[in-house]
Amino acid sequence: ALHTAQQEKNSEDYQEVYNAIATKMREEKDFDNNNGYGPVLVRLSWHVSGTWDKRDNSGGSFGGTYRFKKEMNDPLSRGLQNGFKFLESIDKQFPWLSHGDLFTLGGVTAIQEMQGPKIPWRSGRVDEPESMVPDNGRLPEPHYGADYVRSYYERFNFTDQEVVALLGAHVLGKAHLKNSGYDGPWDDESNIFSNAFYDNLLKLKWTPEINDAGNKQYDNKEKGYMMLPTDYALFQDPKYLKYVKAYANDQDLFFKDFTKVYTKLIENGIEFPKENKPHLFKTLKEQGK
Ligand code: DDH
Repeated sequence: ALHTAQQEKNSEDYQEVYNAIATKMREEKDFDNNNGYGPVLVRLSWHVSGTWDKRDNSGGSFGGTYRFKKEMNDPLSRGLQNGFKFLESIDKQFPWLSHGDLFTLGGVTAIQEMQGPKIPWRSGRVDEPESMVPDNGRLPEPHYGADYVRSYYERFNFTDQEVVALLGAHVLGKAHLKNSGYDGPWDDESNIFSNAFYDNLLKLKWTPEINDAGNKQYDNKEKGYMMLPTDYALFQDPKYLKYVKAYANDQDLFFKDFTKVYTKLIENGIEFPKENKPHLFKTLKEQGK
């Protein structure tokens, strides 16, 4: 059962948490060469959720197990410790909030504050003990093509359309050579949530290059952008390409479909009590703050 202290909370209480995260993002907006914390918070919300396995319902955002070293030190999550550290003061300020709720609400706040869609968010995750930490190796690797991407996302039952919609998040932030062995941003407005990922993938010229870590990435020299092999796969595969085109042409459609699949992602494997209705948050701007 849910922690009683959290059970009594309502939309206003969660809006208060949202506001604390959003305000701190604003105060620390020069982080990572002015990307701010938005991108790393979105990626954190994905990695805490992306450990889920439909076969035994292990992993996922429910237990907040990312807070344990074994999960945090997964080599594929390098750099996300920055997001965790950012959220530590929020955790202290709202001790009644579970870690799974904190990590996912961090992603929702970041997407909305970066001008993305409204994400209906439900509370109800409960901290689980260290014994529930999933093994490393459940997050995707960037080196491969469309077959790998498609079979990877079968673990979540995501369709081709859902996979393409989800990967639009790669407009945000950048790859850091020291974190992942890849280097560069996907766009120059890398702290604004938009459909630019698809537009860039379709319309720019991409050349395979070996980067300073010896990994193959696709570069556009003129703009200084890059694509991971798994990103470029969405352009190479005709079934994926169809959706890349649809989202490049229609940002509203992208926002609508992203919202659905991202919500699925952060709720995978969780059965919320019926009374836990989704909360919809106002941005700081909408509140005149
Ligand atoms: Fe990602 N991602 N991601 N990603 N991701 C990286 C950065 C960011 C893959 C690999 C990488 C999603 C899916 C995939 C974000 C969000 C999402 C980096 C660079 C690599 C590598 C990290 C670094 O060097 O700091 C792969 C592979 C996949 C895949 O599915 C095949 C998804 C689903 C999301 C999401 O949020 C829905 C974001 C945001 C970043 C930028 C982080 C930052 O610090 O900036």
